[in-house]
Amino acid sequence: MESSAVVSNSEVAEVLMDIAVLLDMEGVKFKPRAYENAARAIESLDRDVEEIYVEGGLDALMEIPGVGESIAKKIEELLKTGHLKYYEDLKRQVPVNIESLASVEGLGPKTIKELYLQLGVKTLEDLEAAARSGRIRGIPGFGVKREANILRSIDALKSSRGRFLLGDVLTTVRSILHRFESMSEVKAIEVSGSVRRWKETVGDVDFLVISDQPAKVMDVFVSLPQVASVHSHGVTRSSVRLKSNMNADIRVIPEQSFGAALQYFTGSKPHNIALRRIAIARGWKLNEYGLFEGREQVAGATEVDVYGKLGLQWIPPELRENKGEIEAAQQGKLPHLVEYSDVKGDLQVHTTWTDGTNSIASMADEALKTGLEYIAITDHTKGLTVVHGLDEARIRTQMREIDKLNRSLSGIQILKGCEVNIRRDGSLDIEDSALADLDIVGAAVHSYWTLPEAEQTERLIKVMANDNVDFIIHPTSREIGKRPPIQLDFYRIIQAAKDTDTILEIDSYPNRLDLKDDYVRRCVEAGVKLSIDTDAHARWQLHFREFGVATARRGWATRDDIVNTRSVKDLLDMLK
Ligand code: DGT
Ligand code: CA
Ligand code: CA
Ligand code: ZN
Repeated sequence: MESSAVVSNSEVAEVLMDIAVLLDMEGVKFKPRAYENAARAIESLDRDVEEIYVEGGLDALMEIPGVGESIAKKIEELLKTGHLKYYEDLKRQVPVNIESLASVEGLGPKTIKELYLQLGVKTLEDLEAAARSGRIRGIPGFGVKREANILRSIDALKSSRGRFLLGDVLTTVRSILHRFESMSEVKAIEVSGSVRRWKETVGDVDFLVISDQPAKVMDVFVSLPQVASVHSHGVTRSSVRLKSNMNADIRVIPEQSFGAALQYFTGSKPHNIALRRIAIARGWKLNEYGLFEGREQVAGATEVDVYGKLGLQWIPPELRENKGEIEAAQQGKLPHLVEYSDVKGDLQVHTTWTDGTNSIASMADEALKTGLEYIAITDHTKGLTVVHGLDEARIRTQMREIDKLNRSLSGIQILKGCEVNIRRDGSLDIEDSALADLDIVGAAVHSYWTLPEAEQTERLIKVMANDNVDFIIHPTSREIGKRPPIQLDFYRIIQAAKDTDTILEIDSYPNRLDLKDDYVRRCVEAGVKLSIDTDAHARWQLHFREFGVATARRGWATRDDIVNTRSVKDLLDMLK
């Protein structure tokens, strides 16, 4: 962390969480839970903790639930200096790399401590070596299965290393775009690369600019407040590392080449290679400066010109992966992709009735502001004891409250729902008679993630066969870079969804995006109905919808494929 750095809520939460783990390893009682609770509270704030502190000082920090004086002072030190001496000292006392080990799914403080005491595991590398050589299974309480799961989690972690969740970087990208848009020297700025294609994770971010004062643009770029260090500072190109650790490049492009550059740097690489082949077949040359016949530029100022001259419809960036989009564009058969404004409802919303931070009315209010006509309240059910899931009686109490709210609200309708918990055997933890009285029921896996494929597939098929279950929430239950997807025979899941008229969800939460793009595409091709929901546990998370819409678009989904583009009446008519 830089000194006088802007410290984000998630950075503060991460430090507090690490302290909890370190204290746990030292065998300290009670204190670890206090740090853990404070970390959770800060993570789910809908304001910047920095802003709270600047406005109200230490007292305001102490008003955050779970933050007492001692923790508030530590947050203050972090915000003011970017460092926390207490944390640094603790890290020196415990010789184990908590940050990296705790990022492995299934490794809690107790496990990390046990692995250190038994096998001397201090780092991720130690952990992997121990697991690969079969030494973990021998520790009492571990076993072969647990060892295999640790290895699977390490693999998931490794495949995401060096990449960033789009949801974590988009705010920074947008603030950089806004900075340049306000400069009179900048005629145009666009972000290209994987960010423009809305990939779920991105390696770096690539900006393109039109300006007749490139030197000025470069100076502003390398001294942006988001920049941690400068790799290169050139005349028309610069490259930096942002404070988030991600690299960012910027290029100033001549106006007559801007479309060609945007096309080239948006990629993907396989898409570009296929496109260049078409140019070559016509005796032309395609590069980041334009489409050329001999030395004459035949297109380049806009992307529409470049694609058009090659005999193609303009292709939405989300489709540019060379997975059939070029052939479709040649035949004029690109799908009309679902758009953000098509979505009228959100079918997965959480509230203070369980682990959400805002009330039903507050979530409805924010949903209305984002342009929605209806939301379904889908709090967790009793099997999820850690969040005090609802039982049948509380579901009925909540239903009465929603009826009451609906009588007083205008502009938005609240549907009665729940996120019912799926047991190991595919049965549900709420009575069918209660589920039958709800407007909409989503079912979700929250446990037994590592069942073998055949058993896991049967488990979900049994759920879909239940007449009260309208949709499956985050169907593969993955967490990007953390928990691998549950193992499913997706062909059979698709068949069952069709046979039972069950909707599969696209969960918009940036670290879930579940179903993911490839599975969305298979559902679209098979005619399985999908929903785009936010899984919001706080007001601000209702804005995650754009990530779900992007995932749907990357899966070639049109408005008709997405059930919550319908009016509430049409939606209710089509549910089971
Ligand atoms: P990332 O950053 O790993 O998430 O993915 P991209 O797609 O943003 O890749 P990046 O930043 O390495 O390059 C941006 C675009 O530039 C890429 O999508 C396509 C284009 N590009 C880069 N290298 C090549 C290349 O060797 N050949 C071709 N045809 N295009 C390239
Ligand atoms: Ca990139
Ligand atoms: Ca790049
Ligand atoms: Zn959930």
